[in-house]
Amino acid sequence: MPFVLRVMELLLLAALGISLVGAVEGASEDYWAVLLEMNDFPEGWTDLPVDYINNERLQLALLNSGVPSNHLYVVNGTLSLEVVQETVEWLRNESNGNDTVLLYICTHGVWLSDVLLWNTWFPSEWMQLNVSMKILMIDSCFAEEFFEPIKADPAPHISLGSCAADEISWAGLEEEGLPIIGSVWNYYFTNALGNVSADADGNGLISVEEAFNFSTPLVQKYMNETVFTVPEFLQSYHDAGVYPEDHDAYPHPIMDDGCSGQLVIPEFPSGTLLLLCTLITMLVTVIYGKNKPKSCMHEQKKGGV
Ligand SMILES: [Ca+2]
Ligand SMILES: [Ca+2]
Repeated sequence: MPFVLRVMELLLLAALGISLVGAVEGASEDYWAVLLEMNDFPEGWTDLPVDYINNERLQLALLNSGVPSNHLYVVNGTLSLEVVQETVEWLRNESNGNDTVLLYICTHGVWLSDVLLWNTWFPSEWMQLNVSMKILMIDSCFAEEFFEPIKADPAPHISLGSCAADEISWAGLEEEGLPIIGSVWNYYFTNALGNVSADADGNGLISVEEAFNFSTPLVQKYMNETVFTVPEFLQSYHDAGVYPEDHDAYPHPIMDDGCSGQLVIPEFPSGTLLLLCTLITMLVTVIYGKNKPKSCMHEQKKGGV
């Protein structure tokens, strides 16, 4: 192997070594996520047959962000009080003071209030979690209501809701024939996490705040132009006493940003590795570029013989 290439190989190995050390150091600050979605409900409730597409979208976004699959606790099914409390217990057991925890729940708002009795226990349990960052995502009707008490949490946190406390969320069903199946908010938010256009400050990372801000007008545009233009769907809102046409936009996804600066998932992406690889590539290009003319001349000589 030519000496220059050998040097390159050693430099690359050294760089990877540095990156691996960095990764190990970063490993003490882990991400743990619970994803909860309920599609089938008991008699008297409206089913949301979307094949757990909301959990699937968020799970994919988290995996793409580098959250390890064994750090995800996914429940696709009946969200009883016991089931949900068990997942919060799991977060408490798995995480330590340096970690970030995320909990996403997608169900009916009335299920959260009347069956899970959410505000009687969840906010205090959540605020007691001893971690460095807490991300809560409520995807339901009246979503803001379910993190209202957490707004007072002095610990770093971000809570997101698909709509305000007095608003109704929309989840598309296949039989309705509209383009988005499942939660419209989930669709646009999870898409934004992987969309470079959402990177408002252009730093190469899409923060939770940037994804939220990017997705909100898209949710409202879709609702206004695609859902509320169908008379029977608009009527279903009127039947619930809600008149979206009386608002500038509807609904209003809510973010309670209790995190100074921007929150990126994971907070320690492979930026170091990316930077080192870019530097190595540049170095190889420069040195190999200098070496190349000699090589070409040599080849020409040989060819000429
Ligand atoms: Ca950014
Ligand atoms: Ca922030």
